[in-house]
Amino acid sequence: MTTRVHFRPCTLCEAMCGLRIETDGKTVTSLRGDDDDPFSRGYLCPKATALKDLHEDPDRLRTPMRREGTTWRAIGWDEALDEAARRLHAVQRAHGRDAVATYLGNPTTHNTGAILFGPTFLRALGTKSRFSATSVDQLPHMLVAHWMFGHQLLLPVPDVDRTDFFLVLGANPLASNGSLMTAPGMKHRLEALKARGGRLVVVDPRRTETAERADEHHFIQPGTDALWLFALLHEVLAAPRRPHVLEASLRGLDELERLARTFSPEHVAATTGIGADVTRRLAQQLVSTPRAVVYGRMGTSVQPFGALCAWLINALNIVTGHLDVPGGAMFPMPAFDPRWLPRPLAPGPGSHGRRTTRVRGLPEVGGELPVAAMAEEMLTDGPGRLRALVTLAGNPVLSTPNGAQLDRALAGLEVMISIDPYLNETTRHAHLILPPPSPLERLHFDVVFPMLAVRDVVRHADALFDPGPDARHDWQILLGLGRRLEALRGAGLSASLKWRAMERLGPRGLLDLGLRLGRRGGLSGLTLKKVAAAEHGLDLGPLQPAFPRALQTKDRRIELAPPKLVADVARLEALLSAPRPELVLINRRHTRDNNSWLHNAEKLVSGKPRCTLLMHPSDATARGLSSGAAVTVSSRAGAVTVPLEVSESVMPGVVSLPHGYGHGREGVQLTVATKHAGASVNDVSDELRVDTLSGNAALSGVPVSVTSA
Ligand SMILES: Nc1nc2c(c(=O)[nH]1)N[C@H]1C(S)=C(S)[C@@H](COP(=O)(O)OP(=O)(O)OC[C@H]3O[C@@H](n4cnc5c(=O)[nH]c(N)nc54)[C@H](O)[C@@H]3O)O[C@H]1N2
Ligand SMILES: Nc1nc2c(c(=O)[nH]1)N[C@H]1C(S)=C(S)[C@@H](COP(=O)(O)OP(=O)(O)OC[C@H]3O[C@@H](n4cnc5c(=O)[nH]c(N)nc54)[C@H](O)[C@@H]3O)O[C@H]1N2
Ligand code: SF4
Ligand SMILES: [Mo]
Repeated sequence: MTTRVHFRPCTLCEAMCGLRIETDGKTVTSLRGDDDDPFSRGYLCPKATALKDLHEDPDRLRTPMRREGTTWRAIGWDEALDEAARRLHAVQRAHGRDAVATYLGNPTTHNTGAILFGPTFLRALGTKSRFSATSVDQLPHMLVAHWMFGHQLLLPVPDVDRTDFFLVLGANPLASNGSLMTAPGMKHRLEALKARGGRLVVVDPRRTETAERADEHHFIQPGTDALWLFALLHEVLAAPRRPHVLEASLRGLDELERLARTFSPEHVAATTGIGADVTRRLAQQLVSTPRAVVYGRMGTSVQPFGALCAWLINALNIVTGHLDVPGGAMFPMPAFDPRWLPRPLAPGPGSHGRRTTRVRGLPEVGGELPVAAMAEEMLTDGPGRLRALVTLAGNPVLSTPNGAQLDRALAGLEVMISIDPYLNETTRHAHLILPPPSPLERLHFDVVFPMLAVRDVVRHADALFDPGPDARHDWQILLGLGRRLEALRGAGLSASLKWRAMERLGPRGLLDLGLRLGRRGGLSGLTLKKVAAAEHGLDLGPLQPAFPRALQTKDRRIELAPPKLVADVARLEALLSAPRPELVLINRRHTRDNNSWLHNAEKLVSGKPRCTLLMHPSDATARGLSSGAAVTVSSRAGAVTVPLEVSESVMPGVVSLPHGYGHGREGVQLTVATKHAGASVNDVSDELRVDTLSGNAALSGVPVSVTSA
């Protein structure tokens, strides 16, 4: 056998580190960071080796599976796709198109074919009952971008490599490697920030790995960030401001000023737990540092005021002159930019409240419904009940609030089809599982994350291994289902030609087209061939100011006071007089976890059990609990039992559980993961807690009680 060397971005998280992988025949013999990658420069995290484990995992499904009662039978692709389409069609014919729901999970965004052809499948299925992991994640940021900048994917990214003051709320990039901020090797980037005299300030109810390395860390009572952000704005807007490059493009500054007046640092101090002197000092530093940026992530997204947080973070960056300038919050305009593809391939600019969910009346956002409402839409009788589900790269039983309830709902569906390589907590309910090949058996080109990356780098990699004739890629499964559905509805020859043409075009054709079309406002001069020829990728440089050209609002002005956000401020004010729960639950991530689905790799789960409840010593003493004890964490929604870890890293009144565990459910085929099963935090998180404006799940700050088990 001959050794071959391949270069490709890692597809496991947003950081998209460049990897150097050696293969010998059909095996991976070495996997490390690519030192010549212009973006990640050799960095990789411990998760990357899981790509090899994933590829070799005997539990990974290689052929379609049909469930017959409680047993599974391997079947052929044509049979599986025909049956899946027929069953979905039957439900739609009997109960309407919307009776079939879809749920798209996180790995969809890391899968070139799935992200490019997912929309085509959704259009063919024609259901408005669309759900995804977005509404347990970054939905508020997208909604706010739609309102402020005119497009849900105009997401400002902290220019971490050039900033001198980095204020981080509710994010732990040293464990997560960054989110809505693609910047591989955060450790080195944060060290560089400090080396140039910059400051890192972290605001988080837990002293995280990132907080440990910060110049300052402040605890904040979960869910109160919007109050604190308003207090910062209060200070900033009271001080004389420097003229801002965007001054002429702003609308609503007076309104914002009026709202901020209510929230002085003193006024919010008791509720947030951050002293007025600290707030004042940080506000001044934000104003006086020429290159500064405020950044908020999961902790500010998955809480009852997610949309207000996303808005106020943007507003702070804008009024302090830190938006769309180097070292501030910037807008990547990558070489391949799905936003400017021709419709209907391009994602839309966004929307809100065009309809609401049947049971709870939660708003549609960007064409999707909040997943916190999915189970009740399946369980509540009446016209419009969801009767079938298609999952694509998602594990909502572990990743959405009140997973136990969803578990029950899935068990009662008439039809469930899962496009997924594993028989796991969610897909065990499917009637058919359609497994794509491993990540090393497909081409890769990052479609989503260059829109969030702190540097403009474009890379393309071919598959390392040929998956063989008996494999179907995600995009082939999606097109195969779409074509069959339309045929069942009696679509004619032209439709069938359209599907054939798309199958021929494939991801390569679309990528080449998109590259030729280029970025907003100009042809890039790139082709897929040119990109592929650069084995370490093409470095197109640091971020450039993009406004007002890239602004998508009708009048090319930034909306600083979107009416629905302004109206939501009253709900926030009520928080100031609301009673504080005795104990609230927050979540955490560990460097060796990857949401819910990499625990079947031995290297990632070995060592001390990580699924523990962190609790402050004062709370443990008050309950007579000590480290190692089995404790039961209960909420309105449910309860789990886990070992306790007493730790000063969480603030008093706050406990923390990791997310992504809970593999002990019956019938999953995950040999390693079930030995490290842990408990699912989402059996405790409450589906009724949402940010009512965006519908995003409020996974953080769940009121709980903790008792000895
Ligand atoms: N309580 C709590 N809940 C959370 C979070 C939290 O912090 N706390 N985090 C939330 C966040 S940020 C996210 S993104 C979500 C994630 O939520 P999900 O996307 O629902 O879940 P994942 O754990 O990412 O599961 C991914 C699934 O995709 C499959 N898969 C992997 N690769 C591929 C592929 O290439 N093709 C296909 N077809 N399938 C593939 C895996 O086998 C697995 O079943 O969880 C959210 N839930
Ligand atoms: N190792 C690893 N890396 C990952 C993932 C993974 O599962 N494991 N998942 C990937 C995904 S899909 C995503 S979206 C990203 C997420 O990336 P991050 O957002 O960086 O990750 P989290 O660790 O969820 O950070 C959220 C932080 O918010 C804090 N927090 C909780 N509630 C509040 C609050 O009310 N206010 C404030 N200010 N803080 C609060 C928590 O203590 C936690 O430290 O990570 C990605 N990278
Ligand atoms: S940080 Fe780790 S998981 Fe994320 S892209 Fe880099 S190597 Fe992969
Ligand atoms: Mo996520």
